[in-house]
Amino acid sequence: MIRNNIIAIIAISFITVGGLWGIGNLVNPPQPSSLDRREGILLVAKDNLFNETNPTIYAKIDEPNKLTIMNKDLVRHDFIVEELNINTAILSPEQDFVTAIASEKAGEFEYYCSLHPATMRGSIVVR
Ligand SMILES: [Cu+2]
Repeated sequence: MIRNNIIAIIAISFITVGGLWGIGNLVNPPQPSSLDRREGILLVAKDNLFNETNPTIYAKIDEPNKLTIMNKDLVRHDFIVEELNINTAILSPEQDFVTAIASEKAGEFEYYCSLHPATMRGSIVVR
């Protein structure tokens, strides 16, 4: 009688531990190992220029290309690409804005700052 009770207690213990292990896996599923952490394209507005030289930006066709606009200047800027429907709105100093270049057509598209269109303009090439 006592022996049967001990066997029952051991069996219940195994079931309990196994159950908790299973629940633990459900609550904390293994993390996916290959999170996409691509940095994308960074444009810093400073001294009324983008990245000092208003560089030509290259983006891939048919996929979102992450684009971050950062205002590290003492004045306000924005970033507009009319043909790609990108408009950050006005960014105050130290503000930034994350968007994407996404185009189904290849080509060259003009970007500019609407507050300083004479000095802050360049090209985005989608290919
Ligand atoms: Cu500007």
